[in-house]
Amino acid sequence: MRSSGFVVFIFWLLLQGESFLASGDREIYLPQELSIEDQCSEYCFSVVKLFFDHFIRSKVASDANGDLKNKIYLLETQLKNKDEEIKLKNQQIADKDEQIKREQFEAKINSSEAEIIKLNATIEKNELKSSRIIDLETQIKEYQLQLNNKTEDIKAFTVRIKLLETETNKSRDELISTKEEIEKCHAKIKDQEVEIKHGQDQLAIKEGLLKAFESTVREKESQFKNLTSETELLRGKYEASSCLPFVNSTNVHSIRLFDTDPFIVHCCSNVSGSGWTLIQRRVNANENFNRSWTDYKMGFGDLRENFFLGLEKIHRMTLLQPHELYIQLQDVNGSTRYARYDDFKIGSEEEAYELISLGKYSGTAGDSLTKFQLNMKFSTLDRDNDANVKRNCAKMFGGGWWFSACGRSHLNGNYYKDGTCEVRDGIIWATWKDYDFTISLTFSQMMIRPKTL
Ligand SMILES: [Ca+2]
Repeated sequence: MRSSGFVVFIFWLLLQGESFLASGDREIYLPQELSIEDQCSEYCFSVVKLFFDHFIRSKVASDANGDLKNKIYLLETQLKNKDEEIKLKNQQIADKDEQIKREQFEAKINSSEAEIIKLNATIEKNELKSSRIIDLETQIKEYQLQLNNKTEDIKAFTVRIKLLETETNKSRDELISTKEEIEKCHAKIKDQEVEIKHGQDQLAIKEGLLKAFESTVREKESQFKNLTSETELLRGKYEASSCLPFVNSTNVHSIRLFDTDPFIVHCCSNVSGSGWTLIQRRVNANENFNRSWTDYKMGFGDLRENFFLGLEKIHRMTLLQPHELYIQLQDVNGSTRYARYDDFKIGSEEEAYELISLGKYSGTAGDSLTKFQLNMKFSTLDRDNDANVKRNCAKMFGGGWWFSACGRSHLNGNYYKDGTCEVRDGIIWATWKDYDFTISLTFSQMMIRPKTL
């Protein structure tokens, strides 16, 4: 550094000296194409030249050194960059390692968890097996208990079997004895069979005689029937078969149908003309109308008060000729109404006294028969012929009637003096009372009359 400073100082002196020469009185001309050596040959000493040489060499060396330094600096910079890259790569490698380790660790954890789940499943299975084993042991104990009981039973049965064997042996002896007696009986039976055969032969002869006798009897019966029919025909001409002959009478009379004994009827001629035969009447609660099939078939009650004439008589009366039906009704307030039908007929007992025909309706009470009671069979508490598939209407409401399921009328229901009943169980004629089935009538009479026109 000191020599460099010195060189600079010398160079400065030279420059000052050049300026000094130029600024003096004498103008020195220095041609531009002269080299330093030429210039120096004029005013420099050989020593100074040495310094110049040294300075030039130093400068060259210094320039070379500067280049080197620049190269070194570039290399150092590159080296630093490479170091940075290496550090970055190392960091990345370290991160990757870390990641790989973490993934391996997670894989191990997952694997361990799977193992734990498997172990837990195995443990649960073993626990179930243990539970099952305990159950089985309990069952085995129960079976052993049952086995012991059965063994006891078997012992008891063995004793019982021995007793039965003893009894069987005794029975066998008795059986042998009985068999011997049976054989004796067989022998007796054979003897009796011979006797029976003889009796049968005799019987056959007697049966032949009997058949001949029966044939004679039938012949006589036929003759008797013919005579009876002729007698009936003759009697019919002179005996009343309805109330028609009792003109204007309202009283009881005897009538007789073609094939019946005479019987008493109540004739009515003060309601709607002459000659009606009463077949039903309700005036008070003195008679029980909740009766059996047989009672309704044969009839019951008092002809002068409450009664039902009987289905069999009504059937026979309406069988041979057309009849009118007249129904007279009265409520608790004293109001009266009527319903009239021009072709009334009921079937036989085999037909359950079905209401076969009513004909045309007329009247003031409304028609409470045609729509629901026509073509219905008669039902009583002990004979359910109605159209109600679940119940017996007669049993529900009392009395007998041509119930459907169960219909709009029922004149044989219970008698309620105050005119009010439980729904449907009184004397009902719904069309008159606007279908109020709690109104029970306090009077009714049904009467029939042969049609004369
Ligand atoms: Ca029924």
